[in-house]
Amino acid sequence: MAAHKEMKHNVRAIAAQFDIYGDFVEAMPYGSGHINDTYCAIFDQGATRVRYIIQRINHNIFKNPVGLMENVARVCAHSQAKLREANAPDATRRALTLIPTRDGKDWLIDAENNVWRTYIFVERARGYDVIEHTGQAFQAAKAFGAFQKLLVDIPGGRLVETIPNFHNSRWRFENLKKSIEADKHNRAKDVKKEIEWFLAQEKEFSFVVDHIAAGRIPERVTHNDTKLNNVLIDDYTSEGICVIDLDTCMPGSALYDFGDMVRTATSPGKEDDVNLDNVYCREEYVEALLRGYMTTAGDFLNKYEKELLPFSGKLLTMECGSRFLADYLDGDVYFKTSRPGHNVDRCRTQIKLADDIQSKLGKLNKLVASL
Ligand code: ADP
Ligand code: GN1
Ligand code: MG
Repeated sequence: MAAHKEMKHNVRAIAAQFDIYGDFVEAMPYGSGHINDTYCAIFDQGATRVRYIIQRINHNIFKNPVGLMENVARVCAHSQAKLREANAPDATRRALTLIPTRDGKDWLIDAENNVWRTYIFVERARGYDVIEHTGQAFQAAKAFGAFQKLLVDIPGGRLVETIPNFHNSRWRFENLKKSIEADKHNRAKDVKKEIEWFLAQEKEFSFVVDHIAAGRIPERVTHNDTKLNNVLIDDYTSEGICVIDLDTCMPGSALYDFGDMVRTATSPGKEDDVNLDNVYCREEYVEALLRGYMTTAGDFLNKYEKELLPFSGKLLTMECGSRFLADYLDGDVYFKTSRPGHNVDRCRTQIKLADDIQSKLGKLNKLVASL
């Protein structure tokens, strides 16, 4: 992925505090995540170049970065232990591995109170912002299902909720209403149609939350940010090799994870595509997601979860759209943006996609039943 952002930090000085062998060569901004500051750092180890991922956690968004790192350390340790138990080849490509600091901690707090971590770089694999073929959908869903299955027996009690109410879509809806009412930057006038669209969806925003409250849908340890580029696909075997971006791994619903895959792995358009003709849900991609997910998650999902898989795609798309719109109204303070109106463009793709999923729900529900 292109190194398109400027260096805001002295990554060399940060890297020096992690237990990395060899000589620092260079570091550059890396990836297309919307939240953290991610750098790729290159070290020379005996005349071989080795890459590391060094990240600063965005503590404006994650208010408890230490609790977050405790989660991440537990998830990484549990995954690595299970891989080793199974004698899996290539273990450091199949689950993230933290590099400790020179004093043996899993994270570093710098003089400005930024929390940093370093991971082994998973080589010969990449994340995709836009899906290329149905095989990737199958692989991504299989990998996220395996990830959930792996965490069923994570020891140490309930994970910390790194962002409370993260997928409480009822709460997200109320938040959007607050942003509309506050209209801090006098922007509501530019997005009247979009606001109207969301207000008309009010009932559906509560649907899954109500099922959870009634006990029909169980709490599970989920990833909660299963967008396609958060699973690395092996360059040679095309296997979904490593689930990354563990910051929101916490108690949640399987529907949040499946829904976000439908949102990010079925449309040929980009999340911020300005040509909405590119944005729609392809049924064969949903089918690939369902088939992939069922291979790993099929045996633990209950009847309600299975039935609601297609709807979860619409729900997570609406939810994300409502967050982009609220952020636009709040003055673009949450998601990284690179042009004026970026969050509006993102919101519009989500509305288009949610409408398209809605128009195909009947067929998709039949498909689930047939599988
Ligand atoms: P964000 O929360 O900002 O999305 P991510 O943890 O997803 O941050 O990292 C941003 C990007 O960096 C990813 O999309 C991926 O391309 C790359 N990346 C992150 N961790 C690794 C890793 N261990 N190996 C290789 N690439 C990685
Ligand atoms: C953010 O971190 P990243 O880019 O993988 C966001 C997700 C959104 C996504 C939209 C912690 O994900 O919830 O769905 O952007 N992560 C957080 O692209 O808010
Ligand atoms: Mg990410």
